[in-house]
Amino acid sequence: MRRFDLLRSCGVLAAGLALVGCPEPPPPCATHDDCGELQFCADETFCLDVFDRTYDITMVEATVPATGTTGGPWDPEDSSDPDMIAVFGIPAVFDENDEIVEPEEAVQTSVLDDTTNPMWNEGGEVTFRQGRAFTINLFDFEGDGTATFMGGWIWETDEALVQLVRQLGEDQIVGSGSFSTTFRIDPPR
Ligand SMILES: [Ca+2]
Repeated sequence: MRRFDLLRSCGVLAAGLALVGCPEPPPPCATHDDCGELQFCADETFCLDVFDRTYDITMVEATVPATGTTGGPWDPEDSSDPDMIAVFGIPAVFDENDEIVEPEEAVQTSVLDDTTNPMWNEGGEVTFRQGRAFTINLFDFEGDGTATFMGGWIWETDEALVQLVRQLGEDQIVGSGSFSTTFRIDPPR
């Protein structure tokens, strides 16, 4: 696991420039319960805020039913399994006129053809924001460049996101019906 490196050489700097302010070190902790409700205990060492922080998110794999929603093959044209892509990130926020007030932040995996059990092991960076949701959605990529929604998950509350971050570095599995996906949130770079 990557180590957090927030304290850097501040102590040395402060010794040489005694009047220059040095940021307060984060509060120490042994478990998440030692930290504030919107914080997590990093490396069992110090408390960090969950939000306004960028994480590495890896889509490990997904499992979907053998047949599509109509009971037939996902790809009726050639009776093949779906060509799967995962899209995850922070959904856009709209105002009452359906105008975007906050743009989405989305990352997608590559497309894995003809499989109901794609093992991507790839992902990207997402910045969690207080008051914003996090989603993972699975799509069947079509030959014409469009994609058909298959299923997905949403974490809507700050508390739900705090719980995700508090499982930093562990494989996390979510499922509903015969859909499931495994993903991992790693410490920020
Ligand atoms: Ca296919």
